[in-house]
Amino acid sequence: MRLRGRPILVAGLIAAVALAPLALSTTAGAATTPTASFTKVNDWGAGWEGRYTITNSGTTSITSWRLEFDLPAGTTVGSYWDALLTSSGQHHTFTNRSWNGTVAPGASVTFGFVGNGSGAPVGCTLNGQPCGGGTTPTTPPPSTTAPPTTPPPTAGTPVAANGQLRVCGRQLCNRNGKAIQLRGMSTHGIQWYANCATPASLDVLAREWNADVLRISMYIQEGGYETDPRRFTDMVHNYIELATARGMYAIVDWHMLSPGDPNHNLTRARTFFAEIAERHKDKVNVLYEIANEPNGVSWSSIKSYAEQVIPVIRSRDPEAVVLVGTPDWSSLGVSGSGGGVDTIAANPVTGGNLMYVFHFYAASHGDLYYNTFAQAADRLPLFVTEFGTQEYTGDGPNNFTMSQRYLDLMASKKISWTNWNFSDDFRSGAVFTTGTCGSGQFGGTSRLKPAGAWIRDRIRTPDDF
Ligand code: IDC
Repeated sequence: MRLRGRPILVAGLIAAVALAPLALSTTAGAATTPTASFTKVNDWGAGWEGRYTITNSGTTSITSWRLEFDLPAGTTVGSYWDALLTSSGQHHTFTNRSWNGTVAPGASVTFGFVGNGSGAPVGCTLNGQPCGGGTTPTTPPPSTTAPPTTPPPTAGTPVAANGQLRVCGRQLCNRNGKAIQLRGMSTHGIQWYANCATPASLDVLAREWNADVLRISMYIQEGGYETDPRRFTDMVHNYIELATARGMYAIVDWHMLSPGDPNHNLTRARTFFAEIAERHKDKVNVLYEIANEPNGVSWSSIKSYAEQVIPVIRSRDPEAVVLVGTPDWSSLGVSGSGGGVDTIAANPVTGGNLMYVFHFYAASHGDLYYNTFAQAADRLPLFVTEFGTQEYTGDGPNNFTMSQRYLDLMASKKISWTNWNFSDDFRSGAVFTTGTCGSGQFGGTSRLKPAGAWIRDRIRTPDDF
């Protein structure tokens, strides 16, 4: 037996025998072992999106799989989906999720991941055998990988149509100075729901929902950025690339909530935005949302924070539109005493080319909010980066009547918006039913909650670009 004397592989072989007895009883017959092929489906220079397709060409189902490879030094794995990952240095081991371990004869499963760097996988094995079906692990050179199959943004995409945005007067304008409205979705917290924002789900968001914009919600607390700045910064880099490849705008959301004073994490915010702006300064589709929902803090403190973060961005990406959170959970001060529209208008953030953020939840926020918002729209440039059709908890019953009033107002004033949230969280405000993200099936309407079906219909309507 050619593997004798290599205990680790023998152990793997024993495991694989249990998983795929037929395949391994005919080891020499490559055609009957499961095989795996790799494709770079997208490549943006600094990184790429890779996909493995595992095909069972045998006559017996396999019930689990384990795919291993090495990446050259300097290339790392970022986000991944439809598989579990353990890594040891440059060696990566992907195993099936609970729902895609079984592969019937003739069937295939896929999983994907983002690579940071220019290297490609080498030394691929599947259940301990060469991925290509031979008996000796092979090392395919990168040049054997298939060319990207994800088409680059075409003339039809929102970014191709509009290019670099800027604030003109109180409006968001495209490269030709035309006032436009962007409509799209916010992710849920990427520390929890990375599996809901994948290439497959973003394909659906961009091409089926016709979304113009993706808000990338990176929490700071609650297991977010604070716990692992490197990891979360890389995740955001990846999401920006995924949005860019699909021709969508990307809002980078510094999703601070508690403590409510953004100055608490001023240093971290400057570090984060410096790297994001440096990396993506040549893109035209990135907007920077520097403080999700300040609360318990005055407008002057928020303004001071903004004026210390914005230069970090502008010194690298001078044209970028910046979105500034407003007092009392970005309610323009309605929900507390941090200062309202008068206060902001009297003492605006220095620098220009920025918009003020308003959030609402239609089942909780009635006429007082609506009227404040409507009046503010005639005084300040506004962007609604978060709203729900339900209560402010992101849960509870929907109020679609009130939601439609807000949407009509935003349409008439060309106020851009992203809805909360593109996940399968159990709450009513998550667009997908629980378990959707794990299934990897995002298309159509069968897996949408009522709020999801409602907002999809309203994102899909034609843009007026
Ligand atoms: C909620 C999420 C919920 C999560 C909670 C934690 O829906 O799953 O446990 O955050 O912070 C906001 C916030 C946004 C909230 C959302 C709904 O920006 O983070 O999400 N909301 O409560 N402001 C008003 C409502």
